[in-house]
Amino acid sequence: MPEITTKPRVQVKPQTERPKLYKVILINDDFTPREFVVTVLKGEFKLSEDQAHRIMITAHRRGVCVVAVFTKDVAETKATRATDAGKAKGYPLLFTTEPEE
Ligand code: NFA
Repeated sequence: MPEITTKPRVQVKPQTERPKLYKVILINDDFTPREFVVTVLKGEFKLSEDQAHRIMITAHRRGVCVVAVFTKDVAETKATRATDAGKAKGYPLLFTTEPEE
């Protein structure tokens, strides 16, 4: 049988690279009650009471705090859901996302 050799027509990118991660960032505001922020952090990001409280206090004192890192889709979904939880109660609570370096 004759051997047929074909050249690949497209560049195949190795699929071994790790996906870029995105930070979810909690932004401070003057209106959202502290306890509500803690409740949202626990519910959406599966943090303990203690972890959630530390993150809330850090954002309260410094203006912002990184909550956690996820792949782009997960970070954006969680940030939107957490922001919407505040919106549903009439609070200006805001979570944003930002790519990691
Ligand atoms: N600064 C808010 C308050 O004093 C609490 C808060 C913390 C809001 C972190 C948003 C983010 N009630």
